[in-house]
Amino acid sequence: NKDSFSWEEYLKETSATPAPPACFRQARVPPSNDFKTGMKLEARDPRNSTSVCIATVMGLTGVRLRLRLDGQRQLQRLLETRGRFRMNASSWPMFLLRTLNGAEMAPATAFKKEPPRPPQNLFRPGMKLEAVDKKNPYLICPATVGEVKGDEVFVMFDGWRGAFDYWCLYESRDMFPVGWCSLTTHSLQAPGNSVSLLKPPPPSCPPCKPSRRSLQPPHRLPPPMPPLPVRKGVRGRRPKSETL
Ligand code: MLZ
Repeated sequence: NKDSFSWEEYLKETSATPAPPACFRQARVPPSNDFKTGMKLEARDPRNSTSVCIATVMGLTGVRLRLRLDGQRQLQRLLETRGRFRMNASSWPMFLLRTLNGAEMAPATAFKKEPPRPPQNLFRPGMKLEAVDKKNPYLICPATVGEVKGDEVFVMFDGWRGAFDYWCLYESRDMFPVGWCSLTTHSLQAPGNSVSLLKPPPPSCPPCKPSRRSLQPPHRLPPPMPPLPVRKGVRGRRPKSETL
């Protein structure tokens, strides 16, 4: 029941506490989103962080943007139709002209300064947060810190049996304090369906420390893959990960 997810009740139900705002590399007061759809800007290609592309703002959600990388697409098509070495610099001015002709440029004031990174990793296992689902980057979902190792944090998505979990640096900009989505009017996905595992432990259980483990399935990382016999023509396949 997507629309009725309430952190307040959920935190009570799971007897969990939110990660304090000081853990996050996020502004305490979220900035305004001054972009508009159709605006052009330069953006790093997330699949190839050394390349910067011309991009178009396709949509706004909270303080996030949905971008289309114009350059990338055009370039790819050119590469496919003309072959790798035919792409020379002389084709760029026309491309730029066409892409940018009549377009509105995002003003410099729309680009906000990044908040400073917290001086150290303050996350602790069991803390709750909101995090970007990297397999579905338009989604922000309730999550729990599963483990902390040096500068890294293991983000576990509540109710999804590990299928979307990942490690990231504590200073990642994809993690937000509880309440961020409601503050920025971004939608927040409700936890997944493995709710039977979200029950608090029975009151009679032995030395009842509050569960550090987010009441999630016991595994934190997918089990290591067994080594595959190397044989010609037969390629080992990983079981498909659970995407629902
Ligand atoms: N496969 C699902 C999305 C699951 C998102 C899980 N986030 C932790 C869907 O397409 O609806």
